[in-house]
Amino acid sequence: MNVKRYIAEDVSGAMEQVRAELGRDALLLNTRKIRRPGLFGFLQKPLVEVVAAYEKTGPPSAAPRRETTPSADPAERLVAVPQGGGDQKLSDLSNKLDSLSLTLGALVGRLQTKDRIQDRLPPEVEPLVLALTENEVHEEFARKLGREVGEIQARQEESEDPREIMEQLLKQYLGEPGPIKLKKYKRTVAILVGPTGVGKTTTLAKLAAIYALNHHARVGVITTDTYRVAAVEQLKTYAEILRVPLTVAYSNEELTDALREYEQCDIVFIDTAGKSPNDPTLESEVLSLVRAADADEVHLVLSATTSFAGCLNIINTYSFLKDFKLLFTKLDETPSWGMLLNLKFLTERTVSYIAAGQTVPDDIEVMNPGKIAKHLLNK
Ligand SMILES: Nc1nc2c(ncn2[C@@H]2O[C@H](COP(=O)(O)OP(=O)(O)OP(=O)(O)O)[C@@H](O)[C@H]2O)c(=O)[nH]1
Ligand SMILES: [Mg+2]
Repeated sequence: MNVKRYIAEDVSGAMEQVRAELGRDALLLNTRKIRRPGLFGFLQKPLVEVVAAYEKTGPPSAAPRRETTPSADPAERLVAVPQGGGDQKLSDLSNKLDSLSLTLGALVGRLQTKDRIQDRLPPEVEPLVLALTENEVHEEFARKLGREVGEIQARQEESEDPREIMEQLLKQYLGEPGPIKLKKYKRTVAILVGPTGVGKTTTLAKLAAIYALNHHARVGVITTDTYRVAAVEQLKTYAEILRVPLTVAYSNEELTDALREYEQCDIVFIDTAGKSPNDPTLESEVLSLVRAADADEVHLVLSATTSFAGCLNIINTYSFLKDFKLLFTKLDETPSWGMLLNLKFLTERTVSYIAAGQTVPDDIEVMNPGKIAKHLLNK
């Protein structure tokens, strides 16, 4: 058997291609939505990719064309398997074909990337661009960076190492980090917001520990996450270990009272309940919290394990806030840090910290553009 990929505007378009080329006996292995090409392709309606398998009796174009009956429901075809064989065998075969199609897809994708890159880029820049795309930097963005490296080289009398130039460019695109800055004569209030389970509370404990232990600041902690008993307990434990005061605020009034109590602190951290970006109450609740807190710093916490499109959606959802920084967690759970650069480039939001592990307080650091640039160029 062989496998072939078809890409179309929608499932029925892809199905028509499959039927026309492979006939009705083709076995459909997989269907998924894929992003359109182009730097902003993800903002448009996605394309549909269908992977089909066919008997290897000749090239696909030689496969017998059959008369097509009025179009069958594509969904039915997606689950259809040939009759008559043992279920286990079919499932084994399907699994094998699935993994084969994935491998082929990845290989074809890589070759296509290489082809396109070879069209335009100096040969010594190619591997750098490939490394970026392998680290999930958006392909078009990576090529743009490659072209910029080429242009810089062309302007130089004595050509610098392209890797050095690329590193510098990446650092520029990542921008300056935005860690919390303590105000000189006034208390600073920092609030952490974001989706559920991304690591807000853990990150808050890490930051509270760093400011209390390393900066010797007077730290206060307030949590407004009163939805779960466990959430309060979690923060209580950290506060006790760090010996910093903790207040649980059940309303905006209580939050204002608690902030008054912490007037003498150098910094107050406010933890919030996780909110799905689809929650209709998100905007009003977060806005009123941020206002009641009169926050100096709002950090939108994002997990690096969330998809690029997912993160972009979350960032857009929070655009009702005038100003916020991005704080990435769980970078230890993904080898590809390209998403961070993509999001920085597209949203132009400052990145404050990155967290890569569960240990309080060690697994967090101020976003370090040089380190990330190096990471992005490593295959
Ligand atoms: N691997 C890894 N895990 C992390 C990191 N940060 C937090 N976690 C883990 O993620 C899980 C959720 O962390 P929390 O701090 O409770 O997340 P949260 O955003 O406060 O969750 P909610 O309050 O329920 O919205 C815990 O198991 C943390 O230990 C990180 O950088 N890397
Ligand atoms: Mg929490």
